[in-house]
Amino acid sequence: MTQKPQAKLLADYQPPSHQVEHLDLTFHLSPKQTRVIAKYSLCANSEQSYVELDGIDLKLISLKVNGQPHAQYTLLVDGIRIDSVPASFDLEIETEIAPELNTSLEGLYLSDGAYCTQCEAEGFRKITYFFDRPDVLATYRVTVIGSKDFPFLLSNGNQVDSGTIGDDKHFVTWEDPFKKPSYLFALVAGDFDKLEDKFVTKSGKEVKLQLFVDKGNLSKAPHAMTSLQKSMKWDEERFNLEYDLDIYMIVAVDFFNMGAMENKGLNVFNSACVLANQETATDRDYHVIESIVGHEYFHNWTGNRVTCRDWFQLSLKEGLTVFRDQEFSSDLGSRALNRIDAVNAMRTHQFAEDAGPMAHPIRPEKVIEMNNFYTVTVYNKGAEVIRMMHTLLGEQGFQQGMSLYFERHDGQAVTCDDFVNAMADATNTNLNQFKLWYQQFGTPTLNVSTKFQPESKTYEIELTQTHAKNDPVTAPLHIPVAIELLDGQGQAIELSKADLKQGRVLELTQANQTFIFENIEAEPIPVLLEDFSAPCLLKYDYSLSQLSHIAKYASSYYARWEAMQILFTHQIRSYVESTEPTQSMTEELASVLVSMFENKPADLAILAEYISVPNFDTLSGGYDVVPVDALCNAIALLEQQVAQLLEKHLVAFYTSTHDSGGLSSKDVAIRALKNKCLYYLALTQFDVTSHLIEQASSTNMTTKLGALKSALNAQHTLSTKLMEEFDAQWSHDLLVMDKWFALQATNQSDKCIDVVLSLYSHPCFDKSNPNRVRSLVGSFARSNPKQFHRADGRGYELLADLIVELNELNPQNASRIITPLLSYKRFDQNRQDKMRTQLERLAAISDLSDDLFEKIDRALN
Ligand code: B3K
Ligand code: ZN
Repeated sequence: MTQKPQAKLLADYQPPSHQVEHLDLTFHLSPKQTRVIAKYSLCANSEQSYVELDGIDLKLISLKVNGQPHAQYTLLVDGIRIDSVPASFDLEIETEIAPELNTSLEGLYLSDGAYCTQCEAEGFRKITYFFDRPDVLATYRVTVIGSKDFPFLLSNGNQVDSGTIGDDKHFVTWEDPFKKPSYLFALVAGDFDKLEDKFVTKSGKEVKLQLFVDKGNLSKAPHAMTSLQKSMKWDEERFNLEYDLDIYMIVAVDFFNMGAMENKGLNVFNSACVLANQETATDRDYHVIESIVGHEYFHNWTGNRVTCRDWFQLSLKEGLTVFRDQEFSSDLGSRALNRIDAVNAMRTHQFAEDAGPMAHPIRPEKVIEMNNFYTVTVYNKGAEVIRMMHTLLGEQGFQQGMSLYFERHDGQAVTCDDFVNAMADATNTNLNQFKLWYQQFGTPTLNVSTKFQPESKTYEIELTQTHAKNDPVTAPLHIPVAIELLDGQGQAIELSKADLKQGRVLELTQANQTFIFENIEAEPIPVLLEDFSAPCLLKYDYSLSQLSHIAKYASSYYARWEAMQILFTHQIRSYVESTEPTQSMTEELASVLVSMFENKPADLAILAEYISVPNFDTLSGGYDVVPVDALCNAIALLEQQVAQLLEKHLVAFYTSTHDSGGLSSKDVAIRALKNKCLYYLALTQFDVTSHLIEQASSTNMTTKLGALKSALNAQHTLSTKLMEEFDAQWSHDLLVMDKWFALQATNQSDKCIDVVLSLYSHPCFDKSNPNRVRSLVGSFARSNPKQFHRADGRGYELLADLIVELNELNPQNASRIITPLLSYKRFDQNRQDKMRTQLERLAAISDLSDDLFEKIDRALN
């Protein structure tokens, strides 16, 4: 490293030097020499005779101030300084860029022949010189001029003009009447198939909906279109929010760093988050597509109409919009399954981030590369913080807060505090202490002890909160702790305490507080932190019989699942710690597992969740030094035992239940449970061969993949053949092959690492495509702990080798996949040394990107 990149601080925020009301852009598209002409008027906010604009990798062609060529400027590393300018002036600046050479997939680039843009967070500066910051809001008029080989020339807003230029060129002009920051700008040019439909808003406005996909993919577009219509309807019904433009476009592209992007009126999507039919997409894919389409649509109000003052406030739009997409999925589908999903994401990824070197508050205070902060903390923990406000204020109070937020801030760029203030003011609630959630990081612990006093018939719950060791905040947090008390028959006891919020929530505001319940006849069984009412680690000394009671009787499916998770975790812990050669499952766990099958919940997908052993990442959070081998062995042993214990039930369900192949939630649930059965049965004496063959030849992707996953996990002799057949059948469809790459990469066999390396030369693999990299190498590092953490260090080396290449090609993608290497301090000395060696090797790269520098530096120092 020559010079250490400098971090920007939230505390240093300064308002912009100038205002820009309107921006006029003209693009002359060409792969190597795209000309961009930007015209805008600047108005200084204070006395200032110069202006500094952001710009990176731009070739300056000409610069005019008030129509006259202007020579008083200096090119900077990341921008331009223009001197000797009046307080208000018109600027015209022409630059040249080379989309074809842009492999970072940020700014304007070519994705498989189509031009597209990605500007969030700071990609607009790779397009032209401007104030590339979210608090400069302007209306845009954009003219795109390109070859007729690109029939669609798209940008934000409404089309206002179009025409031909000579024989082979044409142009389209777009106007976006809503003021927006530069990160919401978008341009797309290409040849696509188009699916068109409409939506009539509740006030009767007809909105044209257009979905652009690669030629030949039209049959995979309807699900995304339906998802969009459902999102529009839901946002009207639940949040009273209507769409504002006359047109809403979604374009699916193959080369994209993230899932999707909410550009005003013109969303750009990773094709993996749009395309689906039953032969190519799993039930999970269907669900994810619906939720991402919803997420981007919901940004139109939470993100676009009201945006962030600065990037430290990212959770203002992301936490809130994730909360909204979670509610959308829950209202349309199963609330319990969605909650399980969200909590799993928190425990699997966010708790780990919070315990590692990249830990940060949901409103970070120090950033080198903003792209590094599109994290599970900002998104998912951010959503949990919004959810806590919802829990404290109730749906009605929360909606009053939302209304006030829009009333006050529509058209503005604001802060997280502005949001919380609107919630507080609308409901007359003091949320000052609550705001600490925006500053703290590390996972807080909630210690609970309980006492039943038969003489006074009282039940005491004592709550103690402690901050994580790395947390800079030491004052107590405002924590909503939802509870349920069950009696010995499994009935919920009516809670009559007056100070319970929303009927079931204890408000913990001090370091330690005791809550006393009266008129309790017999010692109840407490369900604590119900529905994961706060993003905390719960410490309570549950007995096994209490847990099995909760698993059988708690009112919510979520609480039952949670009790199962704790039972499984106890079991795993005892296996990891035990020195006994033969170990068996506790009576309590065994009997509750059987009873779940004997009294199946109405929703069979929930049953599949109940009987799932927690994953490695979730479990590893419970150890200071992660016992990699012992943990992998314990998980395998427990799965084996669950399979044997339930064999008769699994066979009965598997062989007697027919999957009609439909898409209803019932069909989806049947497939989920059948797949779970097959997964377990493959580990028992039961002969699954014919079932594997039958499922693998299914035309339903969920069913088919279920067979492959089960075969691979059990190292079944059929697995190689099934994998080869899949490859032969699907090598024409790269999105489907991503599933195959991921299966190869998560195979626990010792050969896995060589297989992954050999797949770099598979005809479908391409290091410049983020989806391929994530499927193969991302899955290996993230979801194959046994092979990634090989004691010989080859797993670490494989990841580092690829990162060296990606550092130049696509720094954002490199920085995303390095995550599993960062938390080296959590492993034994041998592994620590080997991981550290790779990090040091990466740190020594001469042109290390800021993205990687920030993470490696934090990990090593
Ligand atoms: N806002 C975008 C993410 C942009 C990522 C920049 N590296 C997608 C979303 O959260 O909706
Ligand atoms: Zn978002």
